[in-house]
Amino acid sequence: MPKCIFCMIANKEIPSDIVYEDDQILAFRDLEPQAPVHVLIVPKKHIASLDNMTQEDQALLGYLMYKVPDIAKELELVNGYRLVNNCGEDGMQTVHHLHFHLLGKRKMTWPPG
Ligand code: DGP
Repeated sequence: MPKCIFCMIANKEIPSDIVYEDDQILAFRDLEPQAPVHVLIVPKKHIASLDNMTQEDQALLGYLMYKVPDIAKELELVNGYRLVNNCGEDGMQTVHHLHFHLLGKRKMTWPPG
């Protein structure tokens, strides 16, 4: 089975442009940015998607959410930002390691595509 690409990034087996890291989470710039600032925030623990989280992941994901405004502040997203999770096939999830897209420095549109 091929190794998870975001686990490899978290383990520093492949390079990435890291903007924030601690013992539980990692934030790094997306390879295909959809906004002037486009960062992926991931738990270091491998969780395939939101649908695959368990009760024991509650504190970890609560912590990840708690850190979002700090990361946004660090990236100077003073005018706001968008946080996106793509889950499953209809959600167009392509990497099966839970991640949140943090997008900013442009005005977003709605509805999303
Ligand atoms: P999603 O469609 O929500 O599963 O988004 C996956 C995102 O991951 C997509 O915007 C491109 C990004 N991505 C895929 N492979 C890599 C990689 O190796 N490095 C980085 N930095 N981003 C990646």
